[in-house]
Amino acid sequence: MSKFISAPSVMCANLARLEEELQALEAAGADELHFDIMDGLFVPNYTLGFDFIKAARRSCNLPCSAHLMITQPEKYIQRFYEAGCRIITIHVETSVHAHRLLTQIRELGASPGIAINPATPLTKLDYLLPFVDRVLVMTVDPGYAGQPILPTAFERVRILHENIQYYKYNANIEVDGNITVANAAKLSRLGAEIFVLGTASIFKGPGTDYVKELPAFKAAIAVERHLV
Ligand code: S6P
Ligand code: MG
Repeated sequence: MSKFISAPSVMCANLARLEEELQALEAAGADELHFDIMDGLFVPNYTLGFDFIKAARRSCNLPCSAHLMITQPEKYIQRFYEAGCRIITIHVETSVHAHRLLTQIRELGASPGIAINPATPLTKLDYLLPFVDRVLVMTVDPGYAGQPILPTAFERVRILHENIQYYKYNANIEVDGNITVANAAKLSRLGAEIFVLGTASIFKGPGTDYVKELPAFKAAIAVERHLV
């Protein structure tokens, strides 16, 4: 199987037991933590912020990745870096001067990513791909957990992967939204390598045993890949 980087979405965890939850995810073999940052403007929801990320970092040693679903991300990059995020992903739809911002993220010492909504043409990424370490392909409209995947996601990942391969860029493809076993298997075959895990995969409500769920999820994808 090609690379599988698991990125549990912290907003889907039991936040009343943050420390225990994060330690369990680390013990389960999670690769990085995915923090959804929403401002109620770019998306119709509010979620986590700087202090929350700092608290999470005191609880475990997993790398922290910020998915910024906010307007004017340029105002907050430095603060997400200071909060401990070493992977910072901005949306192409919110970034007027995306090259400048991606370069600033790298100069700070973090890994830059660009995210794209399901309705945005992939061509918007053409001149940005050489500047990023990852492209986060939203497979649902951002804002909420628990939504069904938009079927166009598969074609988008395939085209993007072919483009990255053709030009030999170093960007990994990350997928976010309704990453079930079947969807992960298909997306992995099409070129995705980083998988945001939410309610469709390992977060099954209070008491979930991630040490069991995460390896079982990965194993199920490996099996499914032979079938899809
Ligand atoms: C959604 C956000 C995501 C969700 C994740 C939830 O706007 O960017 O990271 O937390 O997609 O996953 P699921 O499995 O509930 O769809
Ligand atoms: Mg996200």
